[in-house]
Amino acid sequence: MKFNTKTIHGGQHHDPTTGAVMPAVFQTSTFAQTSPGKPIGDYVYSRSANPTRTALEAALASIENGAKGLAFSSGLAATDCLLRSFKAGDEIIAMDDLYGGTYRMFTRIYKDSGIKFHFVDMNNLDNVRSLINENTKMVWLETPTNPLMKLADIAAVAKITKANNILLAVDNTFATPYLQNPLDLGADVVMHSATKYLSGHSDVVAGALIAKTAELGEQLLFQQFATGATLGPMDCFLVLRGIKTLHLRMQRHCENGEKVVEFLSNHPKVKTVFYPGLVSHPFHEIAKKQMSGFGGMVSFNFVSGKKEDSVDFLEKVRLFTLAESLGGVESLANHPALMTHASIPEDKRKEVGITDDLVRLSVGIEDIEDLIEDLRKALE
Ligand code: P1T
Repeated sequence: MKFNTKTIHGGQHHDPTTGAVMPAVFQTSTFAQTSPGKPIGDYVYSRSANPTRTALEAALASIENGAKGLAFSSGLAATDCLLRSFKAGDEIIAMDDLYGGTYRMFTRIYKDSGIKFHFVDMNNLDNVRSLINENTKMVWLETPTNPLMKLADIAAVAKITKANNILLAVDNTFATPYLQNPLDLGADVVMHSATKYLSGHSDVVAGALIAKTAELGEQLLFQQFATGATLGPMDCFLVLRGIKTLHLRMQRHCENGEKVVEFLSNHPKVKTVFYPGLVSHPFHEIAKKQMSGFGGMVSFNFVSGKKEDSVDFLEKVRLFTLAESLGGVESLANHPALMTHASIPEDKRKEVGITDDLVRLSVGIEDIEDLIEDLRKALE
C-alpha cells in the first residue's frame, strides 16, 4: 500500500456489525465480563486498551512502517514512557537542539534519577562515537530539530547504534512519515507529538510511539499500561481523522513553506533563514537524502540582531497567530527564547543559536499570497 492510501486505510476496517466506515468513539472506561476474567470481547479496561485507540494505533503503525503503535495523552507522555525503560547509570546521547520540553524532561526529571545525558552536535558523528561506552543505552534524535532545523543523518547514526547494540529513537514530529521514515532508515522507535501535523487541526494534545519490532512494542505497551498516560477515545478519534488528510496537508505545507522561505530569504531585514530545503542550509545534503520534501517549519532571525524586532514582528502578524505549537492547518508564529524554549537556560540557548531575535513559523495551508502579504506588512 502506498503512503497516500495508508493514511486513509492503514490498519483500518469497517465495523463488522454496523458497517460504519469510521470507528465509533468508544467513550467507555470499562467492558462487561460474563464470568470473572472472561470479558465479552477483546477489551477489559480502557487504560489497557480501547477500540478507538486500537484503530488509531493500527494507523500509526501503518504510516510509520512499524510493528506496533501506541497513543499517549501528549508527546511528552510518549517520551516519558520510553525513558522509563532506563535506569540510574544508563547514558543517553541526544542532539544539542531539541524541543524545550524534551530538554527539560531529560535534564530536570531523568537526570535527577541518575540517567546521564550528553547533548552533542550530530553534524560530526565522531561526537557520538567518542561518547559510547557500556552504559550507553539510547541515541535520541529530533530531526529536523525544533527550532533550528538541524538534521541528523538517521541511517549513519543507525549504523553506529546497531554496531553497539544501542536503541535509536527519532522524534519525527517536524517531518512526519510523509517526508521521512526513520524506521526504514534503521531507527528502532519513532516518537511524535501527535498534537502537531498528525492531528493537524490544533484541536488535540496527543503523543505516539511506534516500535519497529513487535518485541519492543510489547515492552512499551506494558510500560504504557502500567503507568497510564493513554489517550482518551475522543482524542484518538480526532488524531485518526487528522491522519486521513496528512498527505494532502503536508503537500501544501511544503509548497507554502518553500514560498515563505523564498520571500524571507530576499527580505532586507532578514539575516538567516533556517530551512532544510535551502541549498545554503548546512544539512541540505542530508535533507535531500532522507526527506522527500522540506516541510512547513521555518525559522529566521534579523539583520539587526535585536529582540525588539522579533517581538515587533510577532505583535504585527495577523494571519499568523502568535501561539505555541505547530503543524495545524492555520499558520502560527512563535518566539522560541520567550515561549517554547524558555525552559532552556539562557547560556545553553545562546550556545546552540536560539538567539533572542529568532522567530519560528509554522506555515499553514492558507492561500500563499495572503500569508506573504501578512509577513510583508509585519516586517515593514
Ligand atoms: O506538546 P506535546 O504534545 O507534549 O509534545 C512535545 C513535543 C515533542 N517534540 C517536539 C519536536 C515538539 O515540537 C513538541 C511540542 N512542541 C511545542 C509545543 C512547540 O510549540 O514547539
